[in-house]
Amino acid sequence: MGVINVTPDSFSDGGEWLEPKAAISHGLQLLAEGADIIDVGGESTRPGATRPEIAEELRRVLPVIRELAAAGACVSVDTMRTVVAEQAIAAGARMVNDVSGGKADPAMLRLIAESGAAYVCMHWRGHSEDMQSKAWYADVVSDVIDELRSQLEEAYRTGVAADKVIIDPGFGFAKTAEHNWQLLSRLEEFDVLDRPLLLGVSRKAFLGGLLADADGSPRPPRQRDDATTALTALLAMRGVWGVRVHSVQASRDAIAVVQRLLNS
Ligand code: PMM
Repeated sequence: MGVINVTPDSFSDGGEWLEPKAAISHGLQLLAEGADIIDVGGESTRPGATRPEIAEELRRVLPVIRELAAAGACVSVDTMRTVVAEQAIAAGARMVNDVSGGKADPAMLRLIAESGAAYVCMHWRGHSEDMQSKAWYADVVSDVIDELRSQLEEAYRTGVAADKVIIDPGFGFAKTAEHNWQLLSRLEEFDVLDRPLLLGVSRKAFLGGLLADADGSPRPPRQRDDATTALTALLAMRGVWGVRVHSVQASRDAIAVVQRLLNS
């Protein structure tokens, strides 16, 4: 899954794809590099971010979704808002990537159930402005699994078909770097939820911390792609369903290496 953030303030690519034309040509480039899905988002979820108006979110994502869907792409919309998801589906999106997993907008699950769109259900504890104050767990892996299980049960109760759902542990969302590493090291425990796994680790702060300078300054986001690619290879070895990345070609190459290795 290739990412396009049509936002002024995303930590990894904020401001780069704010103009629809630039976002569309970037999406076409990600497709050419081998992305299976293009994830288009108009709200930054970086820790501390403030939310855009609904009209502004729509203005950012709709033209990009329309063009990329018309070009034949499988488009996912990264939104927590039902109205945005609804209009995105009307514009051609086939998947809704709701980082709140149905918790931010009470009408979202009904829309997913009725539209039949594919649904990414991510573990989430609250909006970005104060999510890091909620990064407390007895055991991060079992707590995230339990909370995701109740998010899934709510989705199924509302009529969302299980075979349309993909789960995501939500790296960096109410999680410290240590939490993220624990989740990565015990991913197989998510098998109990019996859904495909999508992971969004690309360029995230825990990689910046890992690769910090001798003086402790984190590695800047755009220089975290090699570490992201290393994780893609490891995750592909473990057979995850998908990775959500900014640099598609590098992850594609990593997956090709793993596939070749597994076939020999
Ligand atoms: N991370 C971000 C945004 N959307 N969606 C899913 N499903 N999983 C994620 O981990 C995720 C997401 C934040 O990263 P970005 O600013 O680079 O898009």
